[in-house]
Amino acid sequence: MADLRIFSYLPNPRVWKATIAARFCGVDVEVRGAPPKELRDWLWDYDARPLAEQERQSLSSLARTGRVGLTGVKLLKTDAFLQAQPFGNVPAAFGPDGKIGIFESNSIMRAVARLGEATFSLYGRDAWEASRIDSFLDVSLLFARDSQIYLLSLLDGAVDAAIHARAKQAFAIYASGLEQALSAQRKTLVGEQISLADICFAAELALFMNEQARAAQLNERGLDRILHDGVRNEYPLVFAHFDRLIDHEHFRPDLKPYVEKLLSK
Ligand SMILES: N[C@@H](CCC(=O)N[C@@H](CS)C(=O)NCC(=O)O)C(=O)O
Repeated sequence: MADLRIFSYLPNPRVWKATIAARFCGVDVEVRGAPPKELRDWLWDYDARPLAEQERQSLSSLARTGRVGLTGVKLLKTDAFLQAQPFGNVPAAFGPDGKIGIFESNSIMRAVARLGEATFSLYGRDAWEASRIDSFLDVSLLFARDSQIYLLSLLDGAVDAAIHARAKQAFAIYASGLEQALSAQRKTLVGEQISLADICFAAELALFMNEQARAAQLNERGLDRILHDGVRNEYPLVFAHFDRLIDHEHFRPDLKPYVEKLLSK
């Protein structure tokens, strides 16, 4: 049995925060899921699985209306799922007996780091480093909130100048802070080795690159890509760090093909 099970729509860079961490520290993570459109046909449970039409009908009393991303979609969430996952969101992680639910991708990644601490320390060498890592995770979540609103609006065609401006400002604040934290000599955000701060950053920036696939839609509305062609010159240390990370053996299997595919669009 895996140390931790994650249920999510796939592919999802936020799930990869946990799988990348797991490669560093030898934790066994099981990932279950399917593309977003298929999750309406799944049972949302510790034992998450696709349901046949007949099963779906017999479980229709479990249907709950999605609110974020899967807005308005009827999702079959069991009571046990909602006990473990009170916000009802994915990625949803579970301990081995399914009773303990961990939610929020940064917290799922932290759980992996704690489970594998003896093998590789991803969460800092002491209370100070761990707290500085938390600082980066907190600012990443602030960025992630506006990034999610922007990317979902690009997906459902609802993007407008206000949403775009807010995401643009969120990215500028996030990237400026990271640029300041890195120096030409620094190879990691905190301490001397890769930590959860680096993993979270790489996953969130990779996710934000989905903007690229919607460039035509932005153009139609007279809006620019936030990750425009010159952005690497504005934040050279941030992008050099990103390039280094996605080439790392523990990041590469998840992030490299995903980023390459997005950038080729
Ligand atoms: N900040 C969260 C985001 C989780 C989230 O918003 N998940 C959405 C999909 S993008 C969801 O599960 N929606 C299901 C629903 O609204 O019922 C994380 O990093 O894990």
